Amino acid sequence: MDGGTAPNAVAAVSEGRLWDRLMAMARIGGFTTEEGDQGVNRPCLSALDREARRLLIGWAQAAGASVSVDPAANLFLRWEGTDPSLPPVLTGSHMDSQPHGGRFDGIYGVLAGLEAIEALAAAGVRPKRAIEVVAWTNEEGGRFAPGCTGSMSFTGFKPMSAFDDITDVEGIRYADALAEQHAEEADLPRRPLGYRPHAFIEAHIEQGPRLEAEGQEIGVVTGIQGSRWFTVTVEGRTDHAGTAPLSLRRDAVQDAVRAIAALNVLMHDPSDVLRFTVGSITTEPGTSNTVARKVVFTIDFRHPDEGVVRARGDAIPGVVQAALKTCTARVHERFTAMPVDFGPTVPEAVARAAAAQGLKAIRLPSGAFHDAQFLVPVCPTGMIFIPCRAGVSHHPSEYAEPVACANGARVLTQALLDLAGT
Ligand code: HGY
Ligand code: MN
Ligand code: MN
Repeated sequence: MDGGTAPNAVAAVSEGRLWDRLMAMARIGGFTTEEGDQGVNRPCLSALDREARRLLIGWAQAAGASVSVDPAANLFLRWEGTDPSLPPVLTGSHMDSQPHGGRFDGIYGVLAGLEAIEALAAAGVRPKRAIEVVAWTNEEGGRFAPGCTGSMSFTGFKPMSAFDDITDVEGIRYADALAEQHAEEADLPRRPLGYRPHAFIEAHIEQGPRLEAEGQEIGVVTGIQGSRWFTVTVEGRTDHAGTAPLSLRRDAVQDAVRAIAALNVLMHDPSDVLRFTVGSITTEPGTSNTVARKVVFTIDFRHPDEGVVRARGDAIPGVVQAALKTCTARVHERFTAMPVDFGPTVPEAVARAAAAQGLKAIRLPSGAFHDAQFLVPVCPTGMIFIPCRAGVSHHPSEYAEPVACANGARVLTQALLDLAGT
């Protein structure tokens, strides 16, 4: 790529087309809350997911990209380069949302990648390396926990079979949902699982308040904090709520409350850097006049320091066991992602592109996890953040301005060309 093509390609990024596509995608699984917020509930490997993928595929093919799917159902849009023998530069994000999610988390990075392809097509640019846009399967982990199963399969971080028997709330297995996705998309070309990209860049909303609060237009992401997910199953015995003396009960709810209270002590952080969330609690049998025999609750624990992630995470099972009075408990870890640092290569390309376009930029780490986390061992990796309103995400009021979305797509286009020429 000679220097003359980047401004043409960057200028060909269309704010209007990108925004219209974001809003079109938001209607697939879209809902309106009582407060008037426009939310999205688009589970992975669902009919809604396939409807969104079909819409994306139509746009991509019209732009001149080829389309293919790998065994993990990761969807790839490819813009050919002049030397097809070279590993491509990869960009992209995810199309699945949280159940009570927003219109930008994930899908923005996929559509910003498509917008980069549109811009290259409009500017008549064929970089040395092909550019591929990926829509990773199941980043959120909302329907099938944990998240990032598509990118973990692609990079070999975990064998794809490790996820086979994960079930959703209806008891549907991940492997069966994947098979249904492949059957419904049997007309799409296939590709093998995994390859070593030349580099990977993911564009995403910040999902935090810093860029907006500091008046910055672009986040040059330096890395991602560590995350560990656990499920805790507390088991007691059902009893009659009206007759069983409290002294004789084995009440799973009471012991779960004790365990969560003890975990709050373990996870106390006066500097408010540590993140500890119990996002789901289910009880069985779940009636008001029967003492619960079983409680399952989830733990999402995060911190930027690997020592803290390991030490406090490893302490969880012991703290739970020590807190129990009458019940037993099993603690299962289902997601372990240590902090990652993106290093210099991709962040420098992002910083160069932002500077060349006169956009105010800062370097910052990501509090949210992303598929990029799993590309770090495989190739030079980085992310581009754009500001989102009040830093809110995983909520229907999640919002990013059209100009911010376009800024991110322009920086992505230039950084992709920079990396695709090396
Ligand atoms: O949970 C996360 O950090 C991501 O948004 N799925
Ligand atoms: Mn996301
Ligand atoms: Mn998310």
